[in-house]
Amino acid sequence: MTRLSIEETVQFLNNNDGYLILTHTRPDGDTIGCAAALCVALRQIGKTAFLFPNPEITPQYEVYTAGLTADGNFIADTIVAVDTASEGMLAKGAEKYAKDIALCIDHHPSNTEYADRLLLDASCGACGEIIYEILLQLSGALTGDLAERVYVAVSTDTGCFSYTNTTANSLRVASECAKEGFDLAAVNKKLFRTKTRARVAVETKLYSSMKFLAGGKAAVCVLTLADIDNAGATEDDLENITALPAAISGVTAAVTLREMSDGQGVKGSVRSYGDFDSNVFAQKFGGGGHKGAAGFTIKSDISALRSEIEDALETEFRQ
Ligand SMILES: [Mn+2]
Repeated sequence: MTRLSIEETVQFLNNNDGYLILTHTRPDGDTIGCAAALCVALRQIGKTAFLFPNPEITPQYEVYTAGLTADGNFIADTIVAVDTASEGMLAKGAEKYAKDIALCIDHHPSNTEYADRLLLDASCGACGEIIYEILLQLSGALTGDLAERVYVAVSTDTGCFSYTNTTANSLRVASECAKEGFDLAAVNKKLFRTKTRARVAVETKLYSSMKFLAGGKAAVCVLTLADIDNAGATEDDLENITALPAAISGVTAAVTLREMSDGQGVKGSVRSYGDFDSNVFAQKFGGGGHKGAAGFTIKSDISALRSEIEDALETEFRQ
């Protein structure tokens, strides 16, 4: 494994051809935006480049890969992975390329160095910030279609510039992209100000199940299988839903219980701020995680578990 600088990466991309670009499983805006932008830029300089067809891509991102995905007949000479920390994170079906990845471009500090060459900058909130520098050197300037894809990468991975990974550089790259004349308002509306009706239905269920404890410092919510089915919600519709109770003013610890399908028990997600340690709390129920976010899975009746959790939270805040 060789570490590359941005300049060395650009040189490598100029010197090779026949690119297949891999994304990660459960693809987000960062991996798709980076892969698609790199693919378009390589084509602009006369290279053959395709994206691996990630089977889990969601409709909101499909527009960015249209006309770029490889069919079964494409034989790659140079395989590149973007925003993918380990072999195990590769898109479903891309595992077969794991040993042949010539270059990985990433921002995860946990990158396992699985590729022959690695360009890693863990100071970047989004991999899109690294891709931006590469494209500038590769193409000289960013066209609107490149800028839009880089903007999608950076804005989604930083939670529309609100997560703690957002830096001055994230904002600078987004600002440079926004100068290139894509429809910024339309992209922001689509990515950050639009919900499916199923999502709204399931949020309604979540909020109506909510109970505040410890004088409003804690909240517990439940989602049953019936709630999820009746809302017609898919996994996409449920994404990050556990962040909602913890976003309520005054709440410093929130637990969301979700009934899983047959025999898989109940999944608990703990989110907290300040002194409350989600990891310690989750460990009481056989799980774990980080101080601000942790989880557990228990084979238990959801309403019995709910009272247990409520008691545990009240006890925690009484101490
Ligand atoms: Mn990322």
